[in-house]
Amino acid sequence: MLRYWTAGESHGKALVALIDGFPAGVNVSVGPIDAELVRRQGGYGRGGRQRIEADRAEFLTGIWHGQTLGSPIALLVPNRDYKLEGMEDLSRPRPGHADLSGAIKYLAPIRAILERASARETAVRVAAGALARQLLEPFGMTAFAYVAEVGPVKIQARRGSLQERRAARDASAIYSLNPEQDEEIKALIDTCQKEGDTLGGIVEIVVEGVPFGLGSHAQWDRKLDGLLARAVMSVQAIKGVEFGLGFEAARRRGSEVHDPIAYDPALASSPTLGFVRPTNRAGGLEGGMTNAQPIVIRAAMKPISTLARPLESVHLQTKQPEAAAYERSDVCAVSAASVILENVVAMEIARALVDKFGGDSLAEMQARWRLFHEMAGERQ
Ligand code: EPS
Repeated sequence: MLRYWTAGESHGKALVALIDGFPAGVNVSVGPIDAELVRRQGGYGRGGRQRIEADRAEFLTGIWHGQTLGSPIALLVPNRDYKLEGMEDLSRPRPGHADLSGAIKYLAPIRAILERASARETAVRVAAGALARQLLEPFGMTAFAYVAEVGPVKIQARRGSLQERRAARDASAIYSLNPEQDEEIKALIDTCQKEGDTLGGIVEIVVEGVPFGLGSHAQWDRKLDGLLARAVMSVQAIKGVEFGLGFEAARRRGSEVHDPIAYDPALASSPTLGFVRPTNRAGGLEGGMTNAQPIVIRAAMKPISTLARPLESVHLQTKQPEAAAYERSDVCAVSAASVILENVVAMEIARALVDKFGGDSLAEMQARWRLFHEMAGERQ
């Protein structure tokens, strides 16, 4: 079983990920992890913190001569802005943050809560996910996310090969599929910043090269859509998730929702085993299992909760009304969320891949992958 946890505070010494159950014999390197960390720090609308940090990952354990050992992998991302010991507490909880519920639940200062609740933690989740992608790669599986909407604006999504979509996204300051709309979105973010406000948006995540049978219909806690929803919803500021048509499916008739099944022998040796679907409105998941079509997930991110023009709050000691505290923050972090979600989803797919094809090493997993596709292709 592939599992992982993170540790670390926003202004503590470092963030750490501990990844357990990662198969042995996978060629891994820190370069692609750092590339994702750099991307996560970018995107238009970020705050001053990103000018301080220069996130890089370091393997502390679990790797030998560039290959995984099968033992636990510890990943470290140091914080440049380490200053926790000298930081003051907050007296007025910020609406939308963990401040109020956390301080009451843990009978603790707000600082003790916000430091861990902070989205800074996603840096090391991205690092873990970028490592998981190095396991997906030998199986030809890719995860790709882009910003589909910012606030009220829908961004036109260019179609094309994964390479073309990646090139468009990487040319966009918003990480959308239409760099030509960047100026419009930047202006929207600038106006919002001037007004002391923040913006959310919608991210689409697509996983391609997926085989049949990741996840299972057999038990509720093995259904892959449930597991993916949990992973996506666990990312800071995510308030909604949908697969394929998602909420739109509820408004249509069955004949306009489900994806017909056809067979094309020319594709029999691909992961689809030749089962072709003219549409993918299910978003690659039926019965809690992958159906060899791309997995398509959309996530809704709320606007950042720290507002330069704060909402009403209450002073925790005096209980008197007072504006919420303000700490340096981002105006729009939807671009960063797209990087986080791409990598968090990749980790969840890697977990499902290890569940299905098991094995202690990459070689064993690949042998099982081949055997499964052989047996499934022969089944009558
Ligand atoms: C965050 C508050 C800000 C963001 C932070 C998330 O941090 P600071 O208080 O240091 O300015 O910059 O995001 C990151 C540090 C990051 O690396 O993404 C929050 O309260 O969630």
